[in-house]
Amino acid sequence: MTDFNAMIDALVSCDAAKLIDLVNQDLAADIAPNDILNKGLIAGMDIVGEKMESGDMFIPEVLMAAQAMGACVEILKPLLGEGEGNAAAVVIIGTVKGDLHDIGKNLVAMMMESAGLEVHNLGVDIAPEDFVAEIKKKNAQIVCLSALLTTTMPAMKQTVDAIVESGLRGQVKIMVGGAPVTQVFADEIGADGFAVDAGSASKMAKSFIK
Ligand code: B1M
Repeated sequence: MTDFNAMIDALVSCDAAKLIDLVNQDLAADIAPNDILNKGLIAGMDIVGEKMESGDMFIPEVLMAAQAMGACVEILKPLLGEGEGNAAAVVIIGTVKGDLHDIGKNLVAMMMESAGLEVHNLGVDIAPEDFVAEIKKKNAQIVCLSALLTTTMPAMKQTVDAIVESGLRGQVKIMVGGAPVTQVFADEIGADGFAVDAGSASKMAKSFIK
């Protein structure tokens, strides 16, 4: 059983070189990539979040930790996912307006890509009208909205409303996720699904494909 504490410490101390080294060491020791992600990187990021909240870490440090995690996610990328392929659906995914958090959204995009979906990752701070424009442009069947802030959750509803107003609601399944989002909230805003993490988001997207 690996001790993920060293990885968590490296992330919390923003030591990217050490973190990358530990990830590579664990991979060489045949530790499952999903365990490295969940028990090492995501667990570490949760502690970063606690320290941010208590004032023990500041934004520049949190950003450095996020960049270190992003570098490790790139290493894990080819090794994660379900790899089933052949699911013909176009997905657009983005973090809603006002919200700059992208690590979780990128993980969702990555899992969906590795499940064979055609994923267009729009990025962060995406306005409702831009989601609508991209649905039209890409002829998308699934739209995934991410929000990490309670203050940007209303932008999810605004995005759903904009899709309804555009007349495209019948064409797309709308999925929502992100730490503050719940199934109850998803139901309230008229989304088709809520996924708690990247793996379940990918499974749900595939379940929407006929
Ligand atoms: Co921010 N931040 N942040 N932050 N940040 C949180 C979210 C916070 C909880 C920290 C805290 O105080 N404890 C808090 C929000 C509090 C609240 O709203 N109740 C917070 C705050 C307050 C802020 C600022 C307002 C701080 C400030 O400026 N004073 C500011 C806002 C900026 C903005 O967005 N406008 C801010 C800024 C930042 C950074 C830029 C420094 C950085 C983001 C860098 C980046 O993303 N490139 C950052 C970070 C890193 C965090 C924490 C520490 C980590 C987030 C993360 O990446 N987690 C976070 C604390 C925390 O979450 N523990 C925090 C790892 C990631 C894998 O998990 O994103 O949850 P997550 O994704 C999961 C699931 O949620 C789900 O699947 C993912 C993988 O399993 N999922 C989906 C996500 N999206 C989905 C979409 C789907 C389905 C599933 O679609 C269908």
